[in-house]
Formats: sequence, structure tokens, C-alpha cells
Amino acid sequence: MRIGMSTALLVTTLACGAPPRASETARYVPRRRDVTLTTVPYLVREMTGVLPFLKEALAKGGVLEGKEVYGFVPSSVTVVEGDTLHFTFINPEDDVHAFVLPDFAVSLPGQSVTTGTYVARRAGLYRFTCAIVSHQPMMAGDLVVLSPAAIAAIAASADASPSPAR
Ligand SMILES: [Cu+2]
Repeated sequence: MRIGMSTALLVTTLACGAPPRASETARYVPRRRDVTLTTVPYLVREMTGVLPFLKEALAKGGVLEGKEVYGFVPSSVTVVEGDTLHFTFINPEDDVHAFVLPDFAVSLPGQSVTTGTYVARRAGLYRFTCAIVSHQPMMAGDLVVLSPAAIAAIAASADASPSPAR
């Protein structure tokens, strides 16, 4: 949902605004972004006592056979090209997870806090996933790396908005 709203805003802004001038795109200075992601169990074996339907769902022939549903919270992260992300990964329970981007991977042992640094070098939409096969494809999210030009267009659009009536 958050991605959809951000994308809609970006598309609307880009469609309505004039192209950013070179001086505007040069204004963005990449910065440090502190991002904390927590691995969260949603539909897992330990919850069969609370959610009785899970026993059948997780059993052989069930809709979650061989799988468990975990998520990353938050499941989307938005930054700007050139930013340096300082990740803190919190894995509060005993299953091992991993955080994997196309060019970055961190193992997340159970009951641990793990840190990692990543530079968002190119604008784009990147999927992050957990490397544990039984957690795929559900345990995933999106890293949105905006271009400096997109940031300039959004800022220009905000500047051009009429002031609220008094
Ligand atoms: Cu996982």
C-alpha cells in the first residue's frame, strides 16, 4: 500500500510538473539513512495453538505445506540515489532469516540484532527477500531508490502548490 501511494504521487508529480532543471537535480546531497527492519512471524508452526486452522494449512497437502509466513517490518524502504543505509535487523525469535538484495546479503541469526551498511548506488525498485526457501515468496519487500531528479520534481511540485486559504 505504501509503495502504491508513493508511486502514485511520483507518477502524478512527474506527469504534471515541468522537468527539473540541472541546478535542481544537483541540489540533493546524499545522506545517511538509519533503517530498522524486524523479522515478524505471521503464520508459523508455533502459532497452531492460537490459530487452529494453521495445523491443516501447514500439514502435507495444506495450502502452506512446506512454508511459513514471515514478514519484514517495514516491508518497504524509500531512499534517494547515493544515500547510505545503515541497517539494523532485529530477529526476535529463534528461526534464522536472511536479508537479500541483488547485490547485498546479510544472515540474520535467531534472537539477534545484526547491522549492515549499504549504498543505494542506482535509482530503481529493488526487491529484498529472505533466503530461507520455506519463507519464500512471502517474506519480501521493496527498496525504492528515487533519483535526485524525482526528488527535485516532487519539491518543485510542492513549491508550486497554492497556499491554503485563510
Ligand atoms: Cu526468513
